[in-house]
Amino acid sequence: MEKIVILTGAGISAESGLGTFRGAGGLWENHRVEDVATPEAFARDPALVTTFYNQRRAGAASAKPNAAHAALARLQAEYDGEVVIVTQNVDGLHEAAGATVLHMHGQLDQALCAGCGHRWPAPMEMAVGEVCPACKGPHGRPDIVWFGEMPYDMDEIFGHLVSCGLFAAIGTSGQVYPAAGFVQEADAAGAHTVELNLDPSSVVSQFAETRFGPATQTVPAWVAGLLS
Ligand code: BJW
Repeated sequence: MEKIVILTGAGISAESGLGTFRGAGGLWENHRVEDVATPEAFARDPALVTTFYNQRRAGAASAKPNAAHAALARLQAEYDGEVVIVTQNVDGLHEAAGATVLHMHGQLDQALCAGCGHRWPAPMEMAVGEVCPACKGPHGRPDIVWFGEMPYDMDEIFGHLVSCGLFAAIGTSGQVYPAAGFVQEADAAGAHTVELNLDPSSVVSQFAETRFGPATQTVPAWVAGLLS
């Protein structure tokens, strides 16, 4: 059976009550992106950034996976072939639904030492200058991939993209690279490509197939079709 690669974005967690980044009511309507999502911003105002992620961590901890997360976990369990789920999301809702995923933009529940690179489970309330348990330096930061930083697992992800038969992007606006370029990579390798989204993404014209609607409706229906 052909390998399936699925990229998810903030839209898949929207119906679990977690905010998306762009558009009306987006996470960054109250925070300028350059104030919170770059290493320079963290160096300039660590208290602002630490508080922002402490609030996000608390919100994510009380959120529950929805029918779209559950459908992807079902696909991974029941499909007679490999299903690779790559998420840009920093919440843990895919895992809470029972799936195994690659977190290319990091995880809210992890801390990263900016000094030695050690990663460890983040406390619910991270402090400014959180002490690293490995090197004992006060260099702890949220384990989040900010603009200008290299996303995680890129070699593994590109390896999957060039060897898959089906690529799907779910609930992502296609405005942030390298994730927005995955469709081009999979298409060039000969995969069928499908976008499932509420609104068309910036790269919608590169997909062979589109399905529009809320993820809790489109994703279970799409998965049911693949498993039938
Ligand atoms: C629903 C729904 C429902 C709503 N059902 N759907 C110029 C050109 C090209 C690239 C660059 C450039 N200048 C700089 C760059 C690189 C830069 C970049 O892309 N910048 C752009 C702004 C242009 N990228 C980077 O710096 C990245 N690193 C990098 O490139 O390293 C070098 C490299 C080179 C080569 C290979 C590999 C690497 C790092 C990017 C890090 C992004 N980090 C963030 C912040 C994380 C922190 C945090 O969580 O606070 O990650 S940015 C933010 O955007 C977050 C998200 O993961 C990411 C994507 O957002 P997403 O998920 O698409 O959400 P939204 O809100 O944009 O869209 C929501 C979607 O859901 C919409 O489509 C809705 O329709 C839909 N929706 N409700 C279904 N119910």
